[in-house]
Amino acid sequence: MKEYEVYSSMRVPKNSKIIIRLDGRAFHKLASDLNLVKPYDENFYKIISKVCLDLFKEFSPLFVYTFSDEISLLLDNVPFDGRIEKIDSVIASFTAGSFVIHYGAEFKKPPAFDSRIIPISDGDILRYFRWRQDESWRNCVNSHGIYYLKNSYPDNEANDKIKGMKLNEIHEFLFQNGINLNDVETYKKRGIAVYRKYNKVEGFNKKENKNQTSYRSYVYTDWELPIFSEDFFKSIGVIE
Ligand SMILES: Nc1nc2c(ncn2[C@@H]2O[C@H](COP(=O)(O)OP(=O)(O)OP(=O)(O)O)[C@@H](O)[C@H]2O)c(=O)[nH]1
Ligand SMILES: [Mg+2]
Repeated sequence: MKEYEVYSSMRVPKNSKIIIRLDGRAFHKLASDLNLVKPYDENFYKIISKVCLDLFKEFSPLFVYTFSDEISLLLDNVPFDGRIEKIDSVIASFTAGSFVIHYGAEFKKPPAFDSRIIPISDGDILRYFRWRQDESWRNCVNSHGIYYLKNSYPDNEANDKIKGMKLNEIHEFLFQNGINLNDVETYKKRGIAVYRKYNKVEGFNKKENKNQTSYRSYVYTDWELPIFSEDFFKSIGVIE
């Protein structure tokens, strides 16, 4: 029967870094079931950041990035011998399990995440994360926009209105209504990342009888991300 498992031999290209992107399934519904605060639920973001930390500890990615209900992991050590079915299914179920543990809520339905694998060359890492960070910003503008439109119009009218508006028009509309998105917390605009940071440790090497500098790493959750740039990824050792 083994020959029927026709997808089990699919593997990611050898020696390629990969990005795994997870996305919450029907989290629009989950958000309403759990009464998540609109437009941004601080507790939900805390939970997702803990999920990112669990993923970091389990799969040792170089970088994890999240906003809304999506998480991207950049991996150079590809697990499970690169087997696509195995990577997608294990990481998606691990993510859902972690989400349930940290949320500790009574869910109406078991939460799930979908998962996709993107082979990526070093030259495209910055481009990928900029793309997702731009999406985080669009999400920030849109979700604030729809929230405030729904205060003034029935839901369907508010939805129609937002569809017809450009990003800068929503920005301007919010500004006219006293909401300056520049003042919104950084993580709502730029997302959250988990990565390794290094502490400089000055010590004394007894054997060689001299002072010595070493570096100790720790896992850091960054709620104050800059706009992604080459310098940023170089400074944290993700690109050379
Ligand atoms: N109220 C609230 N909702 C949130 C928050 N973050 C994410 N969401 C919800 O999560 C949804 C994520 O969007 P999508 O991934 O496009 O939609 P989805 O319903 O998950 O559908 P699929 O991913 O296609 O299964 C948003 O539309 C919101 O409804 C939050 O902080 N507050
Ligand atoms: Mg989703």
